[in-house]
Amino acid sequence: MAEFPGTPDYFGLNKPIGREYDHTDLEVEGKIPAEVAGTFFRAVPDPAYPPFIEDGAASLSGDGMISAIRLGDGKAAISMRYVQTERHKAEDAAGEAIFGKYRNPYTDKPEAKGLDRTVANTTPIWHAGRLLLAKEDGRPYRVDPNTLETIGSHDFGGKLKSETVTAHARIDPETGEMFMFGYEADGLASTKVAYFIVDKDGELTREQWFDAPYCAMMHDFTITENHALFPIYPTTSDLDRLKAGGDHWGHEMELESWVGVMPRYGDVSEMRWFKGPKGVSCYHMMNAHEDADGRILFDQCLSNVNAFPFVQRVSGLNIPPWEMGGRLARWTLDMNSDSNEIVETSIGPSGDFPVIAADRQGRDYDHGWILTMNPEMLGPPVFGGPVGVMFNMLMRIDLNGGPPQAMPLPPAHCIEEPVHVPSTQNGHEGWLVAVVDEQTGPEDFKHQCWIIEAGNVGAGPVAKISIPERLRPQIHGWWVSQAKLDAAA
Ligand code: V55
Ligand code: FE
Repeated sequence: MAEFPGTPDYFGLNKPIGREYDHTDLEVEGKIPAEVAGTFFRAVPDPAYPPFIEDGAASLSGDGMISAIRLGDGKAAISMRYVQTERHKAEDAAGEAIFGKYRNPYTDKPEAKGLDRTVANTTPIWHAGRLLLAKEDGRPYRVDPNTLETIGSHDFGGKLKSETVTAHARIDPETGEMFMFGYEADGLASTKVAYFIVDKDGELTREQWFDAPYCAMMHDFTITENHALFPIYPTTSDLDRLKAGGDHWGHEMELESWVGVMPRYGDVSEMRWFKGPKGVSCYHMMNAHEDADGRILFDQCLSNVNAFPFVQRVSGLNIPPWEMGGRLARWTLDMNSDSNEIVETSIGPSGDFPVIAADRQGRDYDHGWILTMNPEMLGPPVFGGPVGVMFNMLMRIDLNGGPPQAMPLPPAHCIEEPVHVPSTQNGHEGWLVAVVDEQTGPEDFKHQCWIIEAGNVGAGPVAKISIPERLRPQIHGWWVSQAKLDAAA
């Protein structure tokens, strides 16, 4: 096997692993709660072949692997497989990388021409009994939830027109519909955005296209009971830069942010654009809902600049994570006023990977969870992931002004995005399940899966499951209950 470069994208926690495996009867410290029965699916980028071209954004281009941590009857098991994308199969056949830089086909080797470039590495999405592995630069791949075998690229039975699909779907808790979008829907650096709805049975029922104010990295979006919200932050693309072999994304500090709002079952011609601050960036929104006065409250993990060092560099910026500034921000959009102004309040600390209970999606809610950095941490953070630094504290945020709860991790530990497992007990907030990494040497790590009581994160984990393999950092995860897996089988 050829050597990977010794750069941060391939070193330490980010070292490529590339092993497919199954392990059962994992060692459990503590007790797995009986109602935590199901599978924690995780999307993990893991490049199979060393790059042939220098690429700052390489951390986003790793081949998607699907990891399944299966829990039930007090036992735990783990499996790992590559998603057999057209790209991964073509590189396996070539025995080397043939795709060049992140989202730039002009840098590919000739053999890659015309092949699907997506790596399906960002989010496992469960809907209508199907498991989809999504990445925003292409269409998702469908994977068998039991065997983890890849079924193929998923275009909703030939109905989808968009060439791209977000990795962030929003599923309405009452109708079971999945709301989705795709940006750069008809090609590189395009302003075309597709907005589409998939009904509870997995049928694509409606797809409409609109133009964004500029071509931006639209990573996530939100719904409320009555509206769809499309936030735009000034991380922008440029076709000439791509043709010259450059990077897909830069960040423009002088450009305004926008939120497009339309009735979620309405026509894209009804889109109303609210103007936000210049230069800001956000990858993930926690939730959005309407208040009694018809205002939309839109809650997001906002930062003062794009957090990816490789995106900043393209635009001559170099602001380290600890100087970036950010907050859990609530933007209020007044639908009753003619003004397109946004009012911002801060409702929590800077962080990312917001999690809410699935039954509060688009609805009024009183708490959520985020990952953040412990301000009192002893020792340096763990380096890894696409931003370069991993989070080391889990917080429960009370949105009614109550005190936050925190689970700070010991030194040399970090935590990846948790999934929420609802409880059947009345008044119980359920459980959070997350992978925790511990650095034990310059290139040595131990990995565990922790189960935490969601309403009492300060108490720490109730169970710690040891993973007998090296893990590369995941991007997003999804919890699927055993009942749903059984019903789909
Ligand atoms: C993100 C991740 C991606 C990507 C674009 O976390 C944005 C943000 C893992 O791939 O392609
Ligand atoms: Fe994301």
